[in-house]
Amino acid sequence: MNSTSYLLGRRAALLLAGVLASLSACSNDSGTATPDDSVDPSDTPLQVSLPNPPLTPAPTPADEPEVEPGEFNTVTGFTVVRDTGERLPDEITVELTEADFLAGPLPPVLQVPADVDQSVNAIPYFEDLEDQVAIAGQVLEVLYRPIDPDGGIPGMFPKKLLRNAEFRDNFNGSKSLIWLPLQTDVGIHEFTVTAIDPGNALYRTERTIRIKVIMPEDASSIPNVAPEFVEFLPHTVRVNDPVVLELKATDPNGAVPLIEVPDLPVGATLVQHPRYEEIAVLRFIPTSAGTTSIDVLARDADDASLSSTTTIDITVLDAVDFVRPGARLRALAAQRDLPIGFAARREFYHLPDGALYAGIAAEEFNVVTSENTLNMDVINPLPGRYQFADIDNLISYARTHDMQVHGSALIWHQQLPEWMLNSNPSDRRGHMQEYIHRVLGRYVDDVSVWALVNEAIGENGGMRDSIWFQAMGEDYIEIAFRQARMTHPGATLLLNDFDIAIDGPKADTLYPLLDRLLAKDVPVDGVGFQLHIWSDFDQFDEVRTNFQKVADLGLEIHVTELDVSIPALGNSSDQAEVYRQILSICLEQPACRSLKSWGFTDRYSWRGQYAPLMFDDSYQYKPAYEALQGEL
Ligand code: 9MR
Repeated sequence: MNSTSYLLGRRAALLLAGVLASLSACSNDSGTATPDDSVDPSDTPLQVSLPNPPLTPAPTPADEPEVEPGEFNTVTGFTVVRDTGERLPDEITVELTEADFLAGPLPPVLQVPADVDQSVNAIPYFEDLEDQVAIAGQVLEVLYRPIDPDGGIPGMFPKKLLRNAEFRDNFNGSKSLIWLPLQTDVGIHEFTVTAIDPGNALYRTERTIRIKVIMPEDASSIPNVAPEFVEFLPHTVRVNDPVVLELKATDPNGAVPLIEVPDLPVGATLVQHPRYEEIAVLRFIPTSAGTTSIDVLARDADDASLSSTTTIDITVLDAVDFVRPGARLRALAAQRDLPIGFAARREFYHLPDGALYAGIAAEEFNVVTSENTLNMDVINPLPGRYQFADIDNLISYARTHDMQVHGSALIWHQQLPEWMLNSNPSDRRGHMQEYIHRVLGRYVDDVSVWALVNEAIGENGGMRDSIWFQAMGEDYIEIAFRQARMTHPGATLLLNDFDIAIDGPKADTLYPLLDRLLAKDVPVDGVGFQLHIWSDFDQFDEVRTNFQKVADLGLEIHVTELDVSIPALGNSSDQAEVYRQILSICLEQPACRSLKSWGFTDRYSWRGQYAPLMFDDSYQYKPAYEALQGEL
């Protein structure tokens, strides 16, 4: 990455001595290792050095993203890059194998509530259910008739339907799975149905069958069906902003549909997506306000007469419709010396309304963090395979708009790639260190604050039983921080968690943990408080006190993931008041060094149904926005 210094600032000066001291100790992937598995008494700092030789290949120039042509994104002002190399499936899961199928049927799973006396009430079960072999192009029918030995008719429900399958009610106590598998279904599938006791809905038997789909001898016997579109949502955009629509259709027969837009908007381009052959990208710039409906057609590659159509509705508003009164949040916050930010959605520049998203956010915030980009399943989906494009783009965006970048959720128990979940626990320390070293190391000049260890504390207090904890015990936290400090001496390193701003088992676990870490001089610089809360939140005194406790330890406070969901009977003025109070607590606390919301528009919030942010689905400001302005 480019070497810019604007992000380092305050800590850089403080830590210059530390930088110099640790430079010699800072090994790299090819550096020499010192033995690190000697037994440490619990109060002695752990010696941390990278595995040598490396456990997995480090990034090479072949992992570098390439420039993405402008037809694919909505961005202006910087060059977007994209990952190269063979495209990976959306979800990398372990596929069932022939050996799994041959191993025979899975045993039923019984759910017996504590209050059930099995000698009086027997559990419902399925009779005559077997694993199946189905042939692509031929209808499979499997009868489900659960039996209750005590009489009565058990209910039942399927866990997840197979693509285009039906679980049909026969209205005689039985149901039938009816499925026409096609070419793309060839392989081994599981189908689970749960039978429910007529007298006790929690008393259940769950049966999973496996279905192996094979090709028929004559492939031409398989019916050819029309391609299917992936659902399109209506969008609101701003006049004169570029709009990109990723038009995706799939063909269950496995062919690649041809996507057409019969009435192309003026000046539009329609090009094949470079990595996803079933996606075509439509880009155009609406030049007047109004509502546009774009018809899209997907034609079957083998039979041009077979096609599906769909319509995408776009509302174009004038720029004036997005104007906010008063001064921008970042300008107001700068006067109070508080960096204010938001978490950017992954690949926001590929959203239809990405230009509006990027534009409003850059006007309002001077910090950007990554909502899902730095998670290990994105960055390092396979050993030796790296996808840096999205975080590189986020950094370019930030640089263009003079924003800081904060890194989010580096070492976490979620969003882990399969290979890491399945890794040998004795290698996990090395994998973790390599990951930290490679990611922090790449962004030393670009990312100033890291939520390094995320959600280390369990829901009910105590340490969370993550794959990291299982492999290293609590030491993983120390190792992660020491590695991060060695790789990026100038970074502000945070322990990040939810439900620690309020009193309760998580806060009770946090302070002793911080004491243990600080007693060993573990380089923790601060605590990240997520703050995913609700509009009826009223524990502000607890937040104030917990912030003070962290400040008393000499640590920084960062509000890292603020959002305020509105429950069924809540309203947006209560929400505004919660935003205002949290901001006020941060402003009055000298150790509170940044405040970031988890997104900024309800449209792209992970809790969108609870409208938790300060802009609505159509980018209109809400009372929460005015409350933040007022408080600043
Ligand atoms: O906002 C994130 C959402 O898009 C993901 O689906 C989800 C699960 O991986 O993670 C969300 O973000 C989490 C964050 O990384 C850590 N704190 C809690 C957030 C919500 O789970």
